[in-house]
Amino acid sequence: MHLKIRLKCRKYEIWAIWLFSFVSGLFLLHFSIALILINKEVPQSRGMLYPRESETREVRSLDGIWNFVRSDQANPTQGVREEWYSKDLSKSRPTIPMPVPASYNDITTDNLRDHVGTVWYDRKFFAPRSWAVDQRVWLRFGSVHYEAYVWVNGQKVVKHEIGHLPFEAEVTHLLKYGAENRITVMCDNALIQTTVPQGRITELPNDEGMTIVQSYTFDFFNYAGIHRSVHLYTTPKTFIEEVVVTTNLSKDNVGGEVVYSVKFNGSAVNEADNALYVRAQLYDREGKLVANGTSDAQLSGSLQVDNVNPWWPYLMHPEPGYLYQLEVKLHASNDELLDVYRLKVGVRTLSWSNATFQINGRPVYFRGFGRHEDADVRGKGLDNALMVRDFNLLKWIGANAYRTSHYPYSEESMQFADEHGIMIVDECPSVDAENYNQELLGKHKSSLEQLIHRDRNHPSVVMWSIANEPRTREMNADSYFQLVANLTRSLDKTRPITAAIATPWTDDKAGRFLDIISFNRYNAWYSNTGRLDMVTKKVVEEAVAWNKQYNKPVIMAEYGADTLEGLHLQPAYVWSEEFQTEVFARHFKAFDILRKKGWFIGEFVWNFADFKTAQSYTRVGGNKKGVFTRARQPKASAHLLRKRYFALARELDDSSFPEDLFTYIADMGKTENA
Ligand code: GCB
Repeated sequence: MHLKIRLKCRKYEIWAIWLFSFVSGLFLLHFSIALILINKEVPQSRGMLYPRESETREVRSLDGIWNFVRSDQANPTQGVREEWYSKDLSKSRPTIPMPVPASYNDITTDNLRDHVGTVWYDRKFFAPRSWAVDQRVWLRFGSVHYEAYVWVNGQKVVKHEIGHLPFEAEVTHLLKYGAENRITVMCDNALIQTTVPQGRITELPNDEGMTIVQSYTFDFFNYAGIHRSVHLYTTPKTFIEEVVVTTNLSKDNVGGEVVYSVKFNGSAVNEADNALYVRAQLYDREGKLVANGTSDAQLSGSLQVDNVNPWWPYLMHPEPGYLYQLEVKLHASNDELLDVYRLKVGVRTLSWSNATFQINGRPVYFRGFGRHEDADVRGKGLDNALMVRDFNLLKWIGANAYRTSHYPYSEESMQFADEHGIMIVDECPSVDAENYNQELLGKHKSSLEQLIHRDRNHPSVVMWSIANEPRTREMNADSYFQLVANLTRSLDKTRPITAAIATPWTDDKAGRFLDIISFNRYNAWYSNTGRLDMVTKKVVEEAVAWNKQYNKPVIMAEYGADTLEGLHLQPAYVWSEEFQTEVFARHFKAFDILRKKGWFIGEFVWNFADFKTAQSYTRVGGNKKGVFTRARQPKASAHLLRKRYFALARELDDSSFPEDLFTYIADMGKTENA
């Protein structure tokens, strides 16, 4: 059998052991790849509120050192067939210690880095006796890349495909209370033509015979493993399952409104009585109650806030990132308190036209970055130290936005962006999409559904990016992106849609389905390498062409140059710090010409920091287009960019310069009158 089909079958085979009939349905689907794309419903996510303690909920972290086994690459389903999940992994195979959360790739000194296929994790934990009474217990993963299968005490719990997104399952009936329990996870990193993102697996001869090789066209390392925190949390039997919040402002930004809608899970306390209700209370930063109310019978309602402090982006207001705390209390009709959940809320409005994007009625100009979740050793594993450092650097450099290129970032970083007033262009994991097919479409749509479900309440999220550099000249690209954009709009009408496009505007078939056009281009790098005299005019011409084509606001979502820190060459020469600085300056000139046209709304440098990629002769230890090194230290270009971003903030938002922005050079005649 052809390898790709075998792999496909393999993925199904694992699940087949659990659910044969369901799998056979999918199997048929695989062989009926049609050219005509059909709009099928996507599964709706449920629950998944970020785990938070309250008077009715407990949260336990399962982060730490887990036991780890890699499967034999040639025999990836062996562990499922031999039921490794039914006992401690160490009874089936020798285990090694593996940190969670972290990518497993760079932890060991052998070739685990390039492993293709399944790996296994397990660990033990205690479930306290107190959890046995009147509670439900949930097991939640922040993200496992790419496909995860989970067992508790040898019983199947949940399967999830697509990395970078949370998933959870109830484990109340599987736990042993007041005793030790075991959790087992199998994770598969294989990317094929129907995964999001896509990849290819081929079988190639090597010195020992044949070997499996994973390839992909996207430009970041396919890190894998349990990337974000694992939590156990409890809820009451009847609990708050969903909270959706939207906000409005009066024209003068003085009156605010918080509109909420709650879903519960469980049965009403008195059988005769289905009339649960919600008490909602809003507290300001100082903990003062500013609004409260009771929901209607559908558990929806709205709170009015006088003299509201709107949520503003960084440098657009002296007090950016203002958050209120919304306290949601679910009551039975006899007033018994059933559940309490609290979340942060920013009160702001978004609006857009064919020329501008506005927040709270004021036009926004984006000054930002494309980024990656990437670091030495931990790969894509959640790392609070790195996250806080990155936000310090974003603020130091005067950025007000970033795109979560090329996948959803951690929930913790989304909360941090809310607090610091950093605007997020929230991107789903579709990167370099091609060979459009029905199965890919289903997963792509599902990734957006899961992303919007997860991030819809964040004030920092101001735009959805439905793809990075899809091959939008391909035959099916228009119907494919129409369906993806329609789904996105149907799930959230409060935010505009974009995609970062690299196909030339002359051939693009997706832009007409977007609200904002973002384009990626590497003048003087991939085209006309080294020619600094061929940047400004080309950037202006291309942005103008995109705008003419679609009559929509335009953003340059990627530009930049690989730069080896410490390499200095004058006059500027590719890979040197001088070259990156000059490339930026030539772009700044183009952006200033474009800003005057009224529809150019933002500039995003590629990339915030250097990051790891697959091995290639164009990458020296990874992609070096960072303004910061992988260790998060500035290159020369960072100092230039900082001056530009603060100059823009002063010109457009009236903010002041940080004292250390300009280094003292000479008196310049200023002391005369001092
Ligand atoms: C792009 C991609 C990004 C790459 C970048 C580059 O267009 O969107 O993922 O890393 O170019 O440096 O080649």
